[in-house]
Amino acid sequence: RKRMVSGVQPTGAIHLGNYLGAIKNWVALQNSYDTLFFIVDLHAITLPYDTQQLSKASRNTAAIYLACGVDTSKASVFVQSHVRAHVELMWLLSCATPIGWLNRMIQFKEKSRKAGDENVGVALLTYPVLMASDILLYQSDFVPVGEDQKQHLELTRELAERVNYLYGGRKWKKLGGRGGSIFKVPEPLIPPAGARVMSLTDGLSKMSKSAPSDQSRINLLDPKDVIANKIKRCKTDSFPGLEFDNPERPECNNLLSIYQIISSKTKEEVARECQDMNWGTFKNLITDALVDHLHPIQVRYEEIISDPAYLDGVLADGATKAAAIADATLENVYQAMGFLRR
Ligand code: AQP
Repeated sequence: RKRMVSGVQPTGAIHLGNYLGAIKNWVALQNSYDTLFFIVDLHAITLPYDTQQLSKASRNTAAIYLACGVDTSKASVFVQSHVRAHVELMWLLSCATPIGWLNRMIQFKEKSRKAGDENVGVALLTYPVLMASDILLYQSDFVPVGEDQKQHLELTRELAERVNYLYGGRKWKKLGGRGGSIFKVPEPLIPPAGARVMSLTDGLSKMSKSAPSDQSRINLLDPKDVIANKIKRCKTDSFPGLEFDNPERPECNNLLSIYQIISSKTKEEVARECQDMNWGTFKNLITDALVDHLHPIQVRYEEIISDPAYLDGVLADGATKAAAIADATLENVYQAMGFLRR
């Protein structure tokens, strides 16, 4: 089976965007791919964060994966920092990464502008190398990527090719390796259309954990009354009826798309059902659909999070399976790069 890896940062409450854009798709993909899903805690510290919250957030994120339907009989679930090879490979890859490749990253330019010079840590520049290591360690065939991560996957591919060129091939064979490529060059897996969930308060920005206002997102663990309140207060417009794909109505398109995915209807069905609706009627409809969809996830989450021994077991087992693959790749890299091995 082809392999696929992906992860979410434990940087805050997991929201509908993380779910519809990532976790819900993983649940479908785990049936046809060999999958590894991790909680990317090492990435969660690139910007200032709360040390009191990190480990709790990692646990909660793992419990959310499982509550959403990630099945540990099919997928390995683990915490990134539990597999030491991620950081080790990052160093080796960093030594093969031209700094110009990192300077070009749009996310670095955006995030460093927002953070201000004093707060720009080295890791904000170098984290795409950690991301490359997350992917290449597992010889992944595919990585699901949204629009904003395309450039980082391209960097990962270029790095894989560069390391294969510099240290792989015949040169490696002479050193006693198996020759050929060290890393598989991963392909992007483009998520289904409509999977980019926008903010409830601005249909032009994406729903995000780090947006200051909690009103801008639906968190997966929001209770019924909170969901109802957020939908009640979300941004709408004063056009008659409801429609998809009108560039003047980004909020309308976003809410219809969310409703479509969680109700498992086709776009045409939703367009027909909602074309003559007013906002009041639609808001009740989408609130009920969200509450119905999220309720079983929330019940499962409570069961999982209140059984720490079970969760620890899942994460330990996942880390063991992941480390077996990661350590083999790392060993190959050390050998190919000419290190003295014990
Ligand atoms: N609004 C979104 N719509 C669709 N997919 C989304 N994802 C995030 N927001 C949306 C997807 O969720 C996965 C995990 O994201 P991440 O935790 O690695 O960081 P992110 O993409 O930066 O997500 P956030 O929630 O916006 O976090 P902050 O605010 O901390 O930066 C990814 O697959 C992502 O595409």
